Amino acid sequence: MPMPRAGTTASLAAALLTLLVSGVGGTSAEGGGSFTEGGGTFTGGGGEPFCGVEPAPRAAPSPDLHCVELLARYEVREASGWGEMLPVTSAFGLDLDRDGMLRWRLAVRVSNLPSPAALDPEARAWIAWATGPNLVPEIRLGEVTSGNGLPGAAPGGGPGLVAEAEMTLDKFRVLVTAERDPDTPVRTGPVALRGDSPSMRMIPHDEPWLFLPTPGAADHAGHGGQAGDHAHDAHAGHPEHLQPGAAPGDRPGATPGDAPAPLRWRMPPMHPLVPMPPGLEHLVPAVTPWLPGADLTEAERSALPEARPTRVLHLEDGDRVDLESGPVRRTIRGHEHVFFGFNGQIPGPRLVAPRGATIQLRAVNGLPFSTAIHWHGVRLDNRFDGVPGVTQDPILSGETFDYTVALPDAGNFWYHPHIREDATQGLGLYGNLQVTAGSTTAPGSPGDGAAEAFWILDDLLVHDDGTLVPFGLEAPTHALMGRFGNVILVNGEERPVLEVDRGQVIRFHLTNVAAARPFHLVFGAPEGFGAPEGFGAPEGFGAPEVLGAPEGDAGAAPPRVKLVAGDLSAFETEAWVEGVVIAPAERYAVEVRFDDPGLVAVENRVRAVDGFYGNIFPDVDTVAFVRVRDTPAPPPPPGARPFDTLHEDAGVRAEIEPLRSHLQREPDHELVLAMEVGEVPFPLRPLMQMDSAYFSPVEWVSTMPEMNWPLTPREVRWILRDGATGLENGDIDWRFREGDLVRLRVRNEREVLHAMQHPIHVHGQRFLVLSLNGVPLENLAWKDTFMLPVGWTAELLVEMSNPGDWMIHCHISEHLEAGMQTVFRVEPAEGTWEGWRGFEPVSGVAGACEGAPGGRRGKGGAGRTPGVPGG
Ligand SMILES: [Cu+2]
Repeated sequence: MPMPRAGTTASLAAALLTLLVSGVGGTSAEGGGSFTEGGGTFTGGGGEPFCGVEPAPRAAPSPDLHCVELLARYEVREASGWGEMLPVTSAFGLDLDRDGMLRWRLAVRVSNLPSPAALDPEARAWIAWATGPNLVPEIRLGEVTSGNGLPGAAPGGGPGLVAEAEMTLDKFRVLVTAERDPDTPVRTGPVALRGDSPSMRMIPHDEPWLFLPTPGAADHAGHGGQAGDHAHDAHAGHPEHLQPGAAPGDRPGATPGDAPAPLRWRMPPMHPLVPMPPGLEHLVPAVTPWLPGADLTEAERSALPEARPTRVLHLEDGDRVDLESGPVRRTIRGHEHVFFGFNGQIPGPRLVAPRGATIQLRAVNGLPFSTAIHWHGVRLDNRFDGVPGVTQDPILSGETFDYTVALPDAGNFWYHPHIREDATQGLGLYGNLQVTAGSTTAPGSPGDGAAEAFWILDDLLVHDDGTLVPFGLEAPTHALMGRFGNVILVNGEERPVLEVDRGQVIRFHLTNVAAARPFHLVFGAPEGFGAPEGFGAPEGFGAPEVLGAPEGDAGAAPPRVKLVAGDLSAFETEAWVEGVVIAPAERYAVEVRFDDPGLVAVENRVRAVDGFYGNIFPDVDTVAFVRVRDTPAPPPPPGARPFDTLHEDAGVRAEIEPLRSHLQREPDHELVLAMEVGEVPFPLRPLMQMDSAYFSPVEWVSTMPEMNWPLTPREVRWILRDGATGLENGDIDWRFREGDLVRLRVRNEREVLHAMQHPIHVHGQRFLVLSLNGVPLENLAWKDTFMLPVGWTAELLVEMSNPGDWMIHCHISEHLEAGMQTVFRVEPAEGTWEGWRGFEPVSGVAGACEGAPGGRRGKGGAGRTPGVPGG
């Protein structure tokens, strides 16, 4: 059934009851159908309308989340209208202000308005406003005028009158008033039309309890229970399946007396500013808690090597190195953990090689379970893409695999295991692969006279006592939103301090390896460092102590930040940016010049949703510091590009510009991002139903871990759906030929039980994001990963340049494990692709992992991989 439009067509109470009673459909089962219409453009007031249009244009964002229905007062009851919300776009896709608020272009279209004298004899103009829920602040959108004059509508009776402006408000009202002074900067006249933003529909979680009987114990049957009760024997068929807490090797010196207590589930820390609805505290995931080394004695643990910082390995064509993954010790917040490292390092070694080189990388598996290494973003030979079940067998514990990695593109790439990323990548298995080129704007290049900093962003989920929240053994926890951590790490460290000289330009090569968290990095808080007064959550929430800035430094003025390059190329033009939006698996290169001595805080500034009270609030975490010394940096070398000018990359522009014409034609395929929720313990479903009245475009912060963490891929299935055939995930059968330019429309379905943003990654190829929500993007770079907010639509152009069987998937680790993946085939320019062991991309195999709704990795039983946590 369709999602009720709470707040627009029903009173809040009625909507609430509807939501509670009706079981709003988590599944939009209609799979097939056609999608026609080429590249509609919805550029605000000047473009086509998409609100109040049936059927809604498929290139436009979800009307339910982007349309404000305007209701008329009695005296002007013939009038009607819409506020149309189009996100302002940027080089990152969405555009945020410095505080992480999304910028909207709000267009107000009104029909059948009489003369403003209908409300006030002296009024001369209709003025449109956006204002907060309490009528502050007040943003003048402009005079509502039309080309064919007041009163009336456009020819044909369609929406005729338009006022529009950019704005940033989390929740807002749209008002149209009759004003005596057409230029009035403040609203004084009577209101003729009014409407509320979709975000105003959020229903506080404490309200439904007024309507519900006390939940009975029967509701908990079959799921709850105490941790440790989940004696799953599903992995019995996998002889080397990791036992909880197992570590490699035998256990010399262990005696029965010093065996640690078994792991038990405990609820992860709540966000300190968001209360928990009652009735959720007893829920635990229906999988076994697992942490590496949890059953080791002190002596065994101390025998593990301590994690070392990253080393740089300079490689030339034909060079060969070993990359050995294995357990290491790692201390965070005074608490020692067992993590994993490559060659004992976290992050793993930074591999540096020139473009055009081919390097040999021997993966040595020193882990107690299987692995494989994926070279993210590299357009390499398909056989070495590192996807078990698609391009290779998993590398068993103690075994090796030789990767031949050819490097056709400059860039800052990264490598990670492609098995149970939630746990393996989440515990330290990641590293950068820097491919340099002559061009100083290329993504992997150091730039003119700039010093380089490689920052790998991650987050870690820890309990209040500093211990790690365990992972699920058989399957991931946190399958709803993905595992958001509460400790932010840069290169595995909490709040590192980078020392620079005054006037120094630093080129930051940023990589986001977090399982789920998108960052919005801002260099230098305008107020100085630290969280400003009244601004957001206590830092590092859940931490035993609040960590502040290093002492003895004054705050420096915020530096300017220049966006240079994306995943696989420079941008057509460099751009000044207020912050860097970087989703999981994305990379960006930015240059920052530190002119002012002192301390610069690098903060993650985002908006958080408080589901309990239905609010949106700012959330700030300090990620790192840059200490600017009062010693001048050496001048840039002669001939270096000046920092103050924005460089245009003629080569990139020449390559990309002709490809924009693909917006004029029909999409070749449509990919719908969706999800389904199976049986979940009470009261998760009614809570999700309430939340489904509104979804924020991006969940930047986990504010409801109590709903997220108990869910596994057994209860939640994330979906890639072929819009034309309705086939889902592994059943999608897309075949292309080398050289094809495939226009792919991606729609992030709003009409599901819990929608959220997805960072979509295409293996082995590169693509452009031509437009978002029907608005062409002006400044492009080649990408391998991009994030699509809720209810948005993107038009991609994927260049099929590399034959083989390649995955396309969501890079939220838990969504990938919950099914959100498929494999497409690119035939070589001549002949046919043989495939790995005759692998066929079509798969009917679902539930390869004992009841998990989403099967994994193609067909033929190669789906699950033995020996993994979850294998
Ligand atoms: Cu996802």
